[in-house]
Amino acid sequence: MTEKKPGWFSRLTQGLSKTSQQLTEQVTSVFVANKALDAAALEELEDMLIESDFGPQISATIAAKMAERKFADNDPNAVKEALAAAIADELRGREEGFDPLSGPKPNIVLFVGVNGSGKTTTLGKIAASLTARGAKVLIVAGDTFRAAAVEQLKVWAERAKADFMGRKTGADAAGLAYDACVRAKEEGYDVVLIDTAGRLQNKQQLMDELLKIVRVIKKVIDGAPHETLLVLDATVGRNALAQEQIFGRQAFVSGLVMTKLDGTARGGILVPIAKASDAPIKLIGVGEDIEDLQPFRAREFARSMVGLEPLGE
Ligand SMILES: Nc1nc2c(ncn2[C@@H]2O[C@H](COP(=O)(O)OP(=O)(O)OP(=O)(O)O)[C@@H](O)[C@H]2O)c(=O)[nH]1
Ligand SMILES: [Mg+2]
Repeated sequence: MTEKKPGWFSRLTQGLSKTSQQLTEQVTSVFVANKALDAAALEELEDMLIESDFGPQISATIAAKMAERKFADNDPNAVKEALAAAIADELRGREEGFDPLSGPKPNIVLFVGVNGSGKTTTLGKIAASLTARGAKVLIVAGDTFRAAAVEQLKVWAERAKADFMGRKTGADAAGLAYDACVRAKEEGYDVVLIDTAGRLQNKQQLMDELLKIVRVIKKVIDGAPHETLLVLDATVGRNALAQEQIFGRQAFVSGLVMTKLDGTARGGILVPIAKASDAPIKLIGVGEDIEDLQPFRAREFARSMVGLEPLGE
């Protein structure tokens, strides 16, 4: 997940195009038309940021930073550069790499999040990228609540050429996770990817089940799970922020994955979530293909969000 492939940035830019179009077309017109950045222009900028779901506080901070700048007449690129820098500032320290192959072996990765957020798809994409690097990967269908969930994951396992472990609908997910960890130790797996249910009878039951899964994993492997990724859907906007708080309060989340950034003009939501969360953002999803899951890099993200090219490294 750390390598940069060709076309990488263009996929990111393409994925974020709904947000960047909304944000920059209007923003640059405000600034270019108003050389002297008056109060009305700044207010308009703040409104645009709020519309893109940056939230009131961050929008005000970014607008205030932009107010300090003077832009040459008709230079939309300078405006974009300044905006990207202001967004990246807000994300400072909130990015972290994700590479289960660099950690202890077997590396146990747990996927949590509400139903439909993209857990299973994200797991599948990660599995494919790991097997492509030669890793021995075990996929575990810890969502024993829905029969269709097991089938969906099986398809991903086949596509990724990873091994698969599942049980009948209604089976105990923690028991399955336990057995999977024992098998992974015995059979020398590099990585175990454990899917979980997004919905049970109620929220408390969901949390209790996740905590139980974490507890049994720890019984088999010290220090595991090595990663617990909370998967959040960007298209639900402020709801994703609320979900981060609910899962984050349980204090077992080690990293965030923000999916479906391609499906929304409100991709700014990533910024308040990154600021509010104790866990860093590790990966972002900008489409349904395997290549559309990308490591989160704050500066790159900020630039592509305003439609700028990457900086040469
Ligand atoms: N456009 C887009 N679609 C995505 C992305 N990630 C996931 N999806 C789609 O979102 C839908 C739900 O994804 P799942 O992976 O099934 O979600 P889940 O969290 O496992 O859902 P449950 O199993 O119901 O809890 C699927 O149709 C995915 O293809 C993304 O980054 N971009
Ligand atoms: Mg699922």
